Amino acid sequence: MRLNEEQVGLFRDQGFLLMESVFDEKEVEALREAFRRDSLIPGEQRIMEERGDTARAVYSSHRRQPEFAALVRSSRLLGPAHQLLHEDLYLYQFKVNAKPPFTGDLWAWHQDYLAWKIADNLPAPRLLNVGLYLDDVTEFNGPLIFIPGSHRNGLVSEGRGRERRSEQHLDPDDIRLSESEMAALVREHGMQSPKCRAGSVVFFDPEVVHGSAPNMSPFPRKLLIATYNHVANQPRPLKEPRPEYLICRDTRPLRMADEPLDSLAGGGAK
Ligand code: HL5
Ligand code: SIN
Ligand code: MN
Repeated sequence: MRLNEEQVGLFRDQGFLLMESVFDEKEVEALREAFRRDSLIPGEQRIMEERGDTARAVYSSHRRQPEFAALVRSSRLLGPAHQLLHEDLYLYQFKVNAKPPFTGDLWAWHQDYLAWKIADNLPAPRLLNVGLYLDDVTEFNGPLIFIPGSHRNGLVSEGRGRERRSEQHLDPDDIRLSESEMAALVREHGMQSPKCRAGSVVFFDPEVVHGSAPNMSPFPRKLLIATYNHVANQPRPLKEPRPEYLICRDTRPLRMADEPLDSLAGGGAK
């Protein structure tokens, strides 16, 4: 899969690019099944919603489920990533933000690179997020919202709030933009929120401002995010590095490989 010049231009300009229906129904169902399996496994990698007995986010599923291990090498993710960022990329982080029906809480307005600069001392924003929607996304189930073009001036501010919403990951709440910062950005750039079928993919810049509202609908909104990093941009933790479920240790460049996602059937890696 290759992006055309217009798509690359749009990504550079907006800081995100939506590609609809990249994965078909059968593939998405296989990924949803892999996530159902993975979200039953207790451990630090699973972050629960404060309300209800549901997962808010699950990290590093690619280490436990063969479908996700295959997915991160897929040419449909890595091909465009090579074009938009660099040929030599490794997987920095893998997560699924589950946003369950009724109880799925908001993700505060933030820029990802600030989190990784603070928590991992990552030298530069030479990363790319690839979001894969595992459910249909509508105005009802808490869609991801972007401030288009907000990546172009780098980090808006560098602070971190005093609260720690989570001991597991760095929740965007801890680095959320202030109301006045957001008001100014939205005045200048507006807001955009892709609505699309499950199986669609959104590429987004580590500095584009984004967030999402709570899910008060009866529909789930699972969003898988694979973050690729340039191999020359490795974190330089000042203290203990964060656990491997958050920050991948294998920094060898990934080679593309296309395995059928819907015939792995949960394989052996449980
Ligand atoms: N939760 C992530 C981490 O690395 C950071 C956030 O959306 C990415 C800001 O702990
Ligand atoms: C979301 O899942 O809506 C937020 C994505 C993120 O910032 O991780
Ligand atoms: Mn984010």
